[in-house]
Amino acid sequence: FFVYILQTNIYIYIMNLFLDCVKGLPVKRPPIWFMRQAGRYLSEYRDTRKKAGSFLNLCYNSNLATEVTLQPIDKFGFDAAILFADILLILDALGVNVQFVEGQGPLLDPVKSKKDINLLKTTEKIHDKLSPVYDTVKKLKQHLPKGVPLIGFAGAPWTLATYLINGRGEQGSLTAKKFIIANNPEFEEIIKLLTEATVEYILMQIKSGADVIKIFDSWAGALNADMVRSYSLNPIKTIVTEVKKQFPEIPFIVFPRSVNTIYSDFSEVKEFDVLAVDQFLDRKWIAENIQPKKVIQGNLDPLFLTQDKENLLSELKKVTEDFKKYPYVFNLGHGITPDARVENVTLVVDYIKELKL
Ligand code: 1CP
Repeated sequence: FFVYILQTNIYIYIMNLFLDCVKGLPVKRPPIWFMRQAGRYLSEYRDTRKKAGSFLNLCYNSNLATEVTLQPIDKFGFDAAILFADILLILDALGVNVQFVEGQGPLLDPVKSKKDINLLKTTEKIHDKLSPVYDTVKKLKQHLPKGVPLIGFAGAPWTLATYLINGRGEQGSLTAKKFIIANNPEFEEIIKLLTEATVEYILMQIKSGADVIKIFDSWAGALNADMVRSYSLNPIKTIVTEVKKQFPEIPFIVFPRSVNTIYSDFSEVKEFDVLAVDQFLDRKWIAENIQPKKVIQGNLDPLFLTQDKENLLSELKKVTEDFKKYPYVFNLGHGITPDARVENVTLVVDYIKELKL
């Protein structure tokens, strides 16, 4: 009977490949989705974005945000959808002026003095601005195909702080890192405030219907090891613990990008369900040190999606071979790039769907 249900569609009604996998249950093959699976590499996305007028309009228009979230699901058949939004929306909701400048990326009014911090909105006020995001979650729950769970997400306090303190993305996050070293009490205050606001934000996404939550700490790798523990791991642990007090069954995927061997410390945290791993970490080390303790997600280098089919296939074989001893979620080591080839995405999805664990 068990074999029968695995081979039929009944499978998706009584079990769910992605949800089972993130909860650490055995699965017949790795589930697959891609970071930034809705994005500029898709002509459908570019068309909808044009209709929206700007990136922020797209994020705050729940009908259009629903549409772009569904595009990669319909086109490729990914096993999970990720809410279309951006990690910086919460800063906008806190009253920081956030803009996305064509060709430049995000631009914000920096917040670093006591006076700037005092001007921010209180945590309860963020929902005014973020309500369209919750509407997107609700609409997605109505429109997603059966069996495709929805991932909600938030930026980790450290990554958000790098944008807040510097006013834009910065190689090495040096401005924010100097702020830590100078021992500014404002830094601790910023992290505390972002931690509290993020708990509120995630709780509302879950109440609106998100099945799984992912926390992106994209710039964690800029921190030295002891700083990673204090300002990446600890605030994320606080957030997950607080949310799980109300929703113990919601799984969390944590992505402390490029933290090297400190992934070991993350793998010790019982509140984290899945660790997303970047493309720089040695897969043999992951298989030996992380996989026995945590379900992992990653780490195909997104660059291979821009290259020939043969090179992509040989890398794909390596990733799936190296990780095969334990259940894992197939994904990229970082977001898909605008120059990824659509036919390569199809190839990867089809390849993974044929795999057996
Ligand atoms: O012009 C456009 O259309 C903007 C491109 C774009 C897109 C498609 C941006 C601008 N954000 C997004 C969507 C987005 N961002 C999602 C949607 C869901 C999906 O995965 O399909 C998610 C989860 C994010 C998260 C995000 N935004 C992160 C964390 C993940 C990562 O890539 O490291 C970060 C750091 C951001 C900030 C951001 N948003 C956009 C830009 C250009 C940037 C700056 C990146 C930088 O500073 O280098």
